Amino acid sequence: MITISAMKWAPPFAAGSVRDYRARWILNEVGWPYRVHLVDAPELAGETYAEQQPFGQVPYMEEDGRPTLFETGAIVIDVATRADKLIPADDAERSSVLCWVIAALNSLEPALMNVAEVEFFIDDKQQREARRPSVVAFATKRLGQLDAALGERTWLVGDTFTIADLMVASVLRLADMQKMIKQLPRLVAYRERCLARPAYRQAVADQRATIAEHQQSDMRYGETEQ
Ligand SMILES: N[C@@H](CCC(=O)N[C@@H](CS)C(=O)NCC(=O)O)C(=O)O
Repeated sequence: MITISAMKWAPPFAAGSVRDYRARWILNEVGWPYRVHLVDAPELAGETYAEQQPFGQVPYMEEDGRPTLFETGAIVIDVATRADKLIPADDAERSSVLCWVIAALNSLEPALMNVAEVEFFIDDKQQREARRPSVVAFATKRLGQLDAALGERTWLVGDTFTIADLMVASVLRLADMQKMIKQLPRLVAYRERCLARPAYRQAVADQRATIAEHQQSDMRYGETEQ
């Protein structure tokens, strides 16, 4: 049985967006059942957890007889490949899909995370205002490039939904949060198409349900590992 790690609790703005939803999404897509191991802050910061996820983050994916996997990109590629779903059989298309999974995480997500950092995590107004124009300009450029690459196609590679779309759409959730793609209607429609998938909706609903069962105190922030 597969186990993924997930946060016991997250603040309301993050409920449904903690990255374990990506692992849940691909597992739902391929129809593999999984258990969830809920972690609090001391466990995340502890040495035992680091043996599974060296950066003290969620999710990891654990399975009997296999190495524990971390990094959502790796988890998504691994599950799709082994299930032989959402990844094309055609060699050339498969390579293109891998390009887009990496591009989502390496070329798009950092640009959009920089905007999220300015909007949500920099408290000082002056610092925020000083940093905003350059990070917004760079993220806008990247989104325009993605829009141009997608063009009029329904999916990024081939004629079906693949993990390229799963990962790019998951990153576009950050752009949506910033209302940055509203000027790019093709990209808005593409994101909607991807996020309409039942496997995605179930993943987010399941994460929200778990978080709703817990409270901030369950995370035991500020406590050290015993
Ligand atoms: N690159 C990692 C990022 C995972 C990540 O950022 N996880 C966040 C939750 S969305 C986390 O665990 N944050 C806690 C921390 O960094 O201390 C992946 O894609 O798996």
